[in-house]
Amino acid sequence: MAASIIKKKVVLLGDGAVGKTSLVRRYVIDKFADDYIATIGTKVTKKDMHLEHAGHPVDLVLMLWDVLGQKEYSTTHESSIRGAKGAIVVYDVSRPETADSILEFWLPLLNRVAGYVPYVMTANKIDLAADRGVEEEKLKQMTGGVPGFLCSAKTGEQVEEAFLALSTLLLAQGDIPDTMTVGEEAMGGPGNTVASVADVIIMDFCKNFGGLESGMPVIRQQFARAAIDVNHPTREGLRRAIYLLAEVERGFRAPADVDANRDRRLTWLRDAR
Ligand code: G3D
Ligand code: MG
Repeated sequence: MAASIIKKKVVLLGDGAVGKTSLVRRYVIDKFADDYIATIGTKVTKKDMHLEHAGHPVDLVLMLWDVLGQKEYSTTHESSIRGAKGAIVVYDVSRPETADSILEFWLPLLNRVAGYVPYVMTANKIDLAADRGVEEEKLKQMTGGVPGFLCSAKTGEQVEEAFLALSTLLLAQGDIPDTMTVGEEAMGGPGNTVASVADVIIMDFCKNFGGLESGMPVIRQQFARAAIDVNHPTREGLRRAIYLLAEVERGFRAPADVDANRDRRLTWLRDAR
């Protein structure tokens, strides 16, 4: 029996410079870059996981949305958080005020925009902590029962554990709309919403464009040209975007491939709910 594919959007939330981007980088490519440039917008990174759930193999695809940390960017925040099925909230143990903002700002925002979705809490930069015992106590008080991890994007400590704990919570949700049956073209099969078809098209384009890192900026640009909101795509907007993406692909693909890509995406859109 084929594994089912479950795709979930996860947001990383926390003040600027607490280590959200570093955690994603550590987890997805297991590398910590001390020279990493501060995030200039929401970045989406995909992580494929092979897990077991209720005795069945499951391919869990995490779409990790790394949101700008500055509290002023509230519009970006809301559109990035909307539709998230889970979150990793991050504070920096060397700056106690970043822990306060989790409780005062980030969790209330998450609950308001995405509803009461599962999350895990990470107390990052534990490598800088003077007293681990104190941090452990504090984290326990902060979490009030949700999974919490003292971690370090720098050393890698407890990073994988945090993501795995969230994955377990996400699988326990077991909601149907994000679940797609595996199969070559089943990704865009009937019953998907326009928003999930947009996701699939984004992945499909990026795969053709050498990955998410290089593809996402093009996506953002073309989606802007098509006048659609990535988080709330309309059928008409997405249709325009499909043609614009084909235009881009014409620059580096054989015409037959470009047409095939475009037609496949149009079919996905046609079949969307
Ligand atoms: P953000 O995405 O939450 O804004 P970043 O945070 O991931 O950009 O990290 C902000 C700074 O903290 C970076 O330093 C990064 O190297 C550092 N950092 C992240 N995680 C850790 C950690 O676990 N331990 C330590 N010691 N530092 C960490 P720079 O100097 O590059 O701005
Ligand atoms: Mg960042």
